[in-house]
Amino acid sequence: RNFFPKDIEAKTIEKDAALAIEEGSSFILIIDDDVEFASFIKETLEENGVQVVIALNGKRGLELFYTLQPNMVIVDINLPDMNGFDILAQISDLARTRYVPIAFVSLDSSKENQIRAFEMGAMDFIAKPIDAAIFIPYILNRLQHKKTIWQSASTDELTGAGNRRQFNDAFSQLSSVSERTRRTFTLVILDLDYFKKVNDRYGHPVGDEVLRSFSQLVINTKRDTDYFFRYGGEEFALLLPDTPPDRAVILIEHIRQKLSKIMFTFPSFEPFYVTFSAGVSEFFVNQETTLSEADQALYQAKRNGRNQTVI
Ligand code: GH3
Ligand code: MG
Ligand code: MG
Ligand code: MG
Repeated sequence: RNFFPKDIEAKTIEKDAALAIEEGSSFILIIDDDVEFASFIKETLEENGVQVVIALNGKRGLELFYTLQPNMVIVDINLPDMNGFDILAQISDLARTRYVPIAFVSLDSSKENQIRAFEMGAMDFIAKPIDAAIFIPYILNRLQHKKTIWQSASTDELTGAGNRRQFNDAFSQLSSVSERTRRTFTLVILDLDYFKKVNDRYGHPVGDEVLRSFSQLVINTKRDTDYFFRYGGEEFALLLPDTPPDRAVILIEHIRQKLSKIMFTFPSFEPFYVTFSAGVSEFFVNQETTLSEADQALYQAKRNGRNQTVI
């Protein structure tokens, strides 16, 4: 029954895993031992620009759910090693916090199965055989909905940067990919210098405007594949995939140079300039270590007199 060659499956998954972390790309995880069904869905959806990763048993499905963080999950009820309800029980909490829709598919669309699926947190129940003409717009609709909700829940309102929640999410995703593929990435924490004084001298609305301008500057300077977040009040973070620390420093110094040329002018105040300090750490061991190293480096940059970067 299980005739999908293991190495092909692994290759497909690795390829999709790399693509999945590119910003804006949506992908679906199908947990189904029905190879013909899964392959058909994969082919059909990929023709419509949606990537699909297949897991042929429950254990693999759970593993891929946690490591790849799909945008949607389609689960079959009858799997060789467990059933769809067992999977749902394990993933529904996390799926809910990330707004990941879960759809059940089964040949057995009995009333009991449907009730149980919805009670356990499934969003849809689809009876096999499916009709591709309905299935495609349905999937695209769900993915769009997920994206809209996720964007509003993960964006900082003031600055347009990712918020703390998105930071945590992207950080875990990059970490798990890095652990499996040895792909490197660097974390940078940036903190505006003496920002309290900006507020004290010019008022909170001006402070807000500075936070906005600074964020726009970073967003316009970073690569599209770099992630930028508002980490705290006047503290920001960058996650830079495939970037060693020395390359990260080049980006930061570029930002510093641009910022040094921005003279902030507001009616009835004398013009002023703003600087920031930054701490850099490459991911090696785990998230905690990386974070604390970047924090320590930032602290050192402040102690050294601010307006500088420390690795
Ligand atoms: P340091 O160089 O050591 O970082 O000094 P600092 O004054 O920047 O640091 P501190 O942590 O003492 O103060 C941070 C200030 O940032 C205090 C707080 O009022 C301000 N801040 C935090 N969030 C916001 C915000 O959303 N808007 C405005 N206008 N100010 C904010
Ligand atoms: Mg099955
Ligand atoms: Mg500060
Ligand atoms: Mg601070």
